[in-house]
Amino acid sequence: MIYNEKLECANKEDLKNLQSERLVKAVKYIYDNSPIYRQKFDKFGILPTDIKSIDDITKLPFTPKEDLRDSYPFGLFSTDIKNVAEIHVSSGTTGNPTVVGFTKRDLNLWANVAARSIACAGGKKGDIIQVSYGYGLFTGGLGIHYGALRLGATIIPAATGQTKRQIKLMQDFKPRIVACTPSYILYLAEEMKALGVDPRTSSWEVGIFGSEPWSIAMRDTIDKTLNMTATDIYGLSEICGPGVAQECIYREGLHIWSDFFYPEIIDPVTNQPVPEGEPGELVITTLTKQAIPLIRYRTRDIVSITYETCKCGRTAPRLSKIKGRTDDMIVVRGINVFPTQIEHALLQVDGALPNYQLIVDREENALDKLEVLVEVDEKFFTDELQALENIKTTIKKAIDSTIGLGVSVRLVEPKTLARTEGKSKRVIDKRHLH
Ligand code: DLL
Repeated sequence: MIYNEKLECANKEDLKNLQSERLVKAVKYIYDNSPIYRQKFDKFGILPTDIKSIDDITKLPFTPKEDLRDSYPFGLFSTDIKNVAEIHVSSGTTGNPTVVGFTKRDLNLWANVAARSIACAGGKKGDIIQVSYGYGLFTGGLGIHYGALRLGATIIPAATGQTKRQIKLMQDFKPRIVACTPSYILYLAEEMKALGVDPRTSSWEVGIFGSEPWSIAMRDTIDKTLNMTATDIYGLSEICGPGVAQECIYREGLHIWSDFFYPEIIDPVTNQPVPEGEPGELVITTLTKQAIPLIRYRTRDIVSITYETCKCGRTAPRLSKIKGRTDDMIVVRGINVFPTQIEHALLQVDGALPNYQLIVDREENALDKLEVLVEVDEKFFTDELQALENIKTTIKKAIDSTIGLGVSVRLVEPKTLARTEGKSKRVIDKRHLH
């Protein structure tokens, strides 16, 4: 189902005109209302009147995440706090958390893009949706909630945790859609098995999974394990939370709602645009936001983009699955590695489970080493030792050839690695501890 055909399938020229019109207004609004941006513009020697169309966007300065952190809590807001209807906070690992605000109009926009996203995944009015993202300062739960409400779905605001209850809710209320992190749905499947429930019999037909990177191999695993269609949703609290981009049923990239969130893909080192189809850092400009509009926000997420019209008829450009973040890319012996690459490689091996962790370490005066901990099927621990050795070698070969680096593999029994209800932590970098 297409929620807003006029905009999602707009002809490219109309879309560009709309983006231009909105950018011109947004830049003027921001210049007039945000002292921090005004200073930035002045320093850059640029005036709002210099921006006449979307093509002029490259004349504008970038907004790094630090601008938000340094202006904690409300410094980057373009509106008085009394006009802010809701506040969300993203807890960073270092420094101040990032605080974002929504006016009523911003909440309306968020509900619209989240409704578009749910519809894009295959949801429709009348569907029952189990929302198992965290509710609260995290944007996941409330964002999907607002979208589902706007779409006319029936919401089960399950939030995270109480895994057994989640399963009971599913069995009793029979939701067709579930929304949570990809790692949490696998955890739910594992718990179902432990309770003697076959995950393939679940009522969930469509999954709306995001908030952390996950590979296509992980998607196949989820599809098979739960007999459902797992779709990818992208978002970040700085822009609006879930609903910035979403896969349609063809799952050939995530449609970014570029009538509101204008995307650019740049080389994160040179800051220059990369050609269509090449990976780079996603930069987003919010075209209509009020409380905390952002110009050329550096998301640190690595993606590629295509502007080709999709089989579903949408012209909204498509992002590739998010490869990872510039800041969770690990550099081992000069080679750049994203956890999703390792995930994809190891899930090609029969018997390897989708639970893994990467440990990077450096012994004194020695080279960095990357150890991959992988859970493998129980049967390998009861069979003869040779079977365990064989799967270990196969996993190692699969990873080595994918990333071009020799790793060491440690096999662990099922359910040994930490489980999560939210975002999983895949990398432990011990190098900073020395
Ligand atoms: O994670 C918002 C969200 C909630 C998105 C629920 C989707 C579903 P933050 O906590 O601010 O917001 O984290 C944003 O998470 O910059 C990405 O690095 C990562 N991320 C979000 N969605 C995806 C995805 C929410 N589909 C950060 N694939 C982003 C990969 C994702 N990474």
